[in-house]
Amino acid sequence: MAHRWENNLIQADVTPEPLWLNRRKVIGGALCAGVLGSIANPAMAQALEPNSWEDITNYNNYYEFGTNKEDPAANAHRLNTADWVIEVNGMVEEPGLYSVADLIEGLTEEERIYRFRCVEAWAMVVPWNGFELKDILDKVGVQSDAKYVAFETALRPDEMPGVRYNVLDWPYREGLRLDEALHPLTMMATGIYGKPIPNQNGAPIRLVVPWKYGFKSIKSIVRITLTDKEPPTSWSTSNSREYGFYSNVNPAVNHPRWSQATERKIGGGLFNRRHPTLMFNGYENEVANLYDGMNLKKFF
Ligand SMILES: Nc1nc2c(c(=O)[nH]1)N[C@H]1C(S)=C(S)[C@@H](COP(=O)(O)O)O[C@H]1N2
Ligand SMILES: [Mo]
Repeated sequence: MAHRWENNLIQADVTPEPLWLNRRKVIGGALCAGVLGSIANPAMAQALEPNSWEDITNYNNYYEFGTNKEDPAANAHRLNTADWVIEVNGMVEEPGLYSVADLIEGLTEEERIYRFRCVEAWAMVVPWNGFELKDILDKVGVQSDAKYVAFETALRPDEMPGVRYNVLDWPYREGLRLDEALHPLTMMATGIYGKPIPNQNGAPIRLVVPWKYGFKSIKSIVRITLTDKEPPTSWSTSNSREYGFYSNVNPAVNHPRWSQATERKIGGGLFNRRHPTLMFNGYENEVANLYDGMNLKKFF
């Protein structure tokens, strides 16, 4: 059975099964019964309509290449992704320098069609190709006292024209609690629409956490650190009043400067009306239990 995450839709998202779904290459691995419980119900298996390649690769946030949406597409070709090395360190059995090929060797590549929701209240649907982060972490061996995973993006002033501006605390840093990192929805993406992921989307490898605001999905990763302390993140360091560590999509918790109750889908066409934001971006059934007992209003 193929991995399919395009369930749990609101009615407005439902479209006939698009033709391209027949062409896609989906390789299924072992399924997590708990997470996929709802898929057993065929009535729930509805298709999400992905955004076009043009939308996904021309409307980006990647501040290392500039803060306008069109800057990454214009500038990210400067990033040299050849011989990319990822340092894995901290509370891990096999620390060291890994190539992307080392990290994914022997793992099952999958296509996951996920909603993607930026904290700025725009949204897309992206057909990612990649790997469960859990499989990568299993490979390097997480030590039992580790509680968080920290990630860092490359910092290359010669290739990244945006990093001379102090809009963020460089290098771009992000983090997840270990159980979030090990969740089967959390992936490391290396492709989109079956093609290698373009530089502006985070080549050669980036995180994708579909139930969190997009800024958690850090691009062009060069360091993965297992730690027992909540790691500092660039957005919360730069502006702790507006951005927190958890940053789960939540229609009931507004950004201090704008509402999160609704969102606008990029490429929505002539009548591009706003849609209601979904709790955990539509992945509530899969991830709500990670936050049992937490005050979700507080843990923005
Ligand atoms: N290194 C890095 N990663 C980043 C960003 C960034 O500026 N730098 N922007 C984040 C934000 S705010 C969003 S919404 C997503 C955008 O991903 P996309 O351009 O592939 O849609 O990337 C996230 N990852
Ligand atoms: Mo974002």
